[in-house]
Amino acid sequence: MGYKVAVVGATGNVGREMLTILEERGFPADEVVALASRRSVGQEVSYGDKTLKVKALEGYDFSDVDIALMSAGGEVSKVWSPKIGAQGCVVIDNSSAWRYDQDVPLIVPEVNADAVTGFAKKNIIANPNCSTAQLVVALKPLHDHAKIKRVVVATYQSVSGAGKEGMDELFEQSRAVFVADPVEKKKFTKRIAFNVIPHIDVFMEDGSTKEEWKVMAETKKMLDPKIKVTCTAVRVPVFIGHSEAVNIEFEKPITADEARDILREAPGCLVIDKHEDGGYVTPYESAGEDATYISRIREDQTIDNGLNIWVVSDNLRKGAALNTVQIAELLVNRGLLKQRRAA
Ligand code: 11C
Repeated sequence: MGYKVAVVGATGNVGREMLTILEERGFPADEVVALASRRSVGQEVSYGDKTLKVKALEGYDFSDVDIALMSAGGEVSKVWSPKIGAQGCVVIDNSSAWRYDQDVPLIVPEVNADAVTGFAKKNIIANPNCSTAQLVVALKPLHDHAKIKRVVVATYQSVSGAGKEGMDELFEQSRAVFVADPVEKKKFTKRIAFNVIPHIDVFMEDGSTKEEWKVMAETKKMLDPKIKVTCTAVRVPVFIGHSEAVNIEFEKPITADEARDILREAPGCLVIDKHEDGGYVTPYESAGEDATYISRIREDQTIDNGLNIWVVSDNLRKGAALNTVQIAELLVNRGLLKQRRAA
């Protein structure tokens, strides 16, 4: 007998992707329910070749649900995750609501799988921000080899990170530019079509944005609190796939060839790094794929023990839905998830 899984926020970009990935990877579910806010009730979503009718989150009885994959935003998660957890169902939450809570593990299975056991206090596990997930997958094997001191990262983040509205805005603005219609802004504060915007999430007191802060705080929580991280997060006119230009300073020497060999063997990583035209990965090619792609691996001659790398991944998959399903698989494979219904 398999598990009963609820996908909460099933009509959003990430919720739909969660359903696709659960089916694609053959997650041992014998029942999957799609939940969302009242206004989405009755909508249909796909789960493999099945169609699920969306039910209301409010009032749903989780007492026989084994696992809830949540992608309904921080405000919904703050209210609902503890209520669902209190009913004995393990919540894996994709929002930022619980990531920085000491009693909630923040997990990327390739990086800190052993920390998952900490979920029992609240029955909540957090999934990181998409730009952090792909970053730590690439950094972890290098950190294990040569100990990272400092990371300087510039992100190039696709509009799907801002949800369907972000994707619609890029499409609509691009169309408007081509037909010489007025370009309207709704989701982003500046025009995104044929432009880049150095602003994701709200501004903090020190002038950073919350997105930049998340990359720093989450990398420290999952990888090593001693690593110094600074980030500039930028929205770019790409539909799917986040890219990152990453400068890394290590304590111990490491050559580009060594880094390439280490990353080739590392879980979740795929090195495409030929020193020729097109010998690297762009976000367009990462869309729909599971890997964290690493290209442009080279030594930084301006510092001791420095490397530059280019990291690209599908933000809706490794950055969100895939990582969430991998956490669910981790719970199953380690026997941490108890089936709640009689066989
Ligand atoms: C973006 N990284 O690209 C954001 C989306 O904290 O889970 C995910 C925000 C989060 O806009």
